[in-house]
Amino acid sequence: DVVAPPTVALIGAPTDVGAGARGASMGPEALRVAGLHTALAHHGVVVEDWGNLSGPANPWQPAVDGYRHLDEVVQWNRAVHRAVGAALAQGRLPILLGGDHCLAVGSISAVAQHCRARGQKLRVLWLDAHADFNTSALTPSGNLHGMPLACLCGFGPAALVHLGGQGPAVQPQQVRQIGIRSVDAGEKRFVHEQGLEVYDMRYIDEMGMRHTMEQALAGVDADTHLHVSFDVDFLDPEIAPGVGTTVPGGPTYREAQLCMEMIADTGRLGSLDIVELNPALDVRNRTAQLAVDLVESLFGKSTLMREHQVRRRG
Ligand code: 6HN
Ligand code: MN
Ligand code: MN
Ligand code: MN
Repeated sequence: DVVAPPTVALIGAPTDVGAGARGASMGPEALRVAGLHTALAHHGVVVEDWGNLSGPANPWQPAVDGYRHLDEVVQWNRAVHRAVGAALAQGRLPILLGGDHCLAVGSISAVAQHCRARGQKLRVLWLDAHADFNTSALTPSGNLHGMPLACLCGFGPAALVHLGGQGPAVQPQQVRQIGIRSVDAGEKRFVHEQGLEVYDMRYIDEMGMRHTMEQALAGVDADTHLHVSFDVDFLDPEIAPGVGTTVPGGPTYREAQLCMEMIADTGRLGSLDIVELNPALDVRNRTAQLAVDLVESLFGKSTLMREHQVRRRG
């Protein structure tokens, strides 16, 4: 059946307080310049640009007790949590324009609260080269963008773990990680211990993106809210150089498109983060343009000539 296209709220969070390189703070504007608004509108999506949030500057300090810039990260995440919660309450589909990946704590904790209140199931797809499952004891860098998923699962500083009320926002079983190819040694043990479902690059190489996404989306039904946390370093750096932490051997253009298209086919996308885009490291805004292109697919752009044969999900 035909579902009315969503009304999207673009929420900019121009900060790099959680990252190890400066520049992701320019991400929201680069995505706007690359035409995110027009690209979505072109597909019948009503787009509201809610502008940028504000928060503290990047003090560029070393780690204290295993965390860099914890106070600043908490302040930014409170603002994100509030804005994403407001967008959901107004029936909007929030798109968080990062900013570095630490902001997923605020975004996903708001989404989790919204789902809990409405008795909806939440499935989080974490598209990333990294697992982002470090703790203060495990982190090699102290950078909080390497820890958001652990915080969301209950492992991290109280101010972040309890951002969306008491207790962890999500259970590891609600998460699927896709594209992973750089995990720190202690982090890897912790990922296994917590039972996260990881579709790493080896899995994608051997099984293909189609099978990977069928697995990652298994069980998604009409009651499911899908949240996509899209770290742009998920993509192969050959096509996406504009990120702070490139890792070779990521999904190709076609693999990434298929990933997005298969998510779109479910019709269950409820919220999205676009994070880690770093315009200071980009080449003529090409990574931002690619991100916009992929997000178009996530919202149903289709170049299929045989839709009736291929559409089998959703
Ligand atoms: N990201 N595992 C590394 C760390 O410092 O914890 C890299 C994290 C990268 C995080 O790209 O969102
Ligand atoms: Mn188009
Ligand atoms: Mn990453
Ligand atoms: Mn990440």
